Formats: sequence, structure tokens, C-alpha cells
Amino acid sequence: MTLEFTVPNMACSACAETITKAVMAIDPAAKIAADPQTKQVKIETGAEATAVKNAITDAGYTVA
Ligand SMILES: [Cu+2]
Repeated sequence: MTLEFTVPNMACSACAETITKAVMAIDPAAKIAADPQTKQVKIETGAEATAVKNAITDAGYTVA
């Protein structure tokens, strides 16, 4: 499934990288496109939306 989240405090490419790694920690096969410019994170994953959301939140980011 494809998930789309807005992460308002994703400020730069390092943030995008951190979010990407956090999601890949729960689903190594996930395809993640995190854009600090638009604050959008698009994730293709087999993981539960809640699990992905929690992973991003635990990494220190806000999921809107
Ligand atoms: Cu950053």
C-alpha cells in the first residue's frame, strides 16, 4: 500500500534521511520518498500505517 504523510518538522535532507532509516527499520523493503521542501513523505510498504507513523514519531518527527 502507499501511505502519504505530512511531516511539518522535516526541515532538511538529513531529516529526510532519518525518517527514511526509521521506516526502513520496520520494513527494509519499503520505498520511501521524503521531500523536505514539501514536507511530504510517500511510502510504499507492506507495514501497517500505524507502525510506520509510530516509527516516524519515535524518530522525533511529527506526523500531521
Ligand atoms: Cu534536518
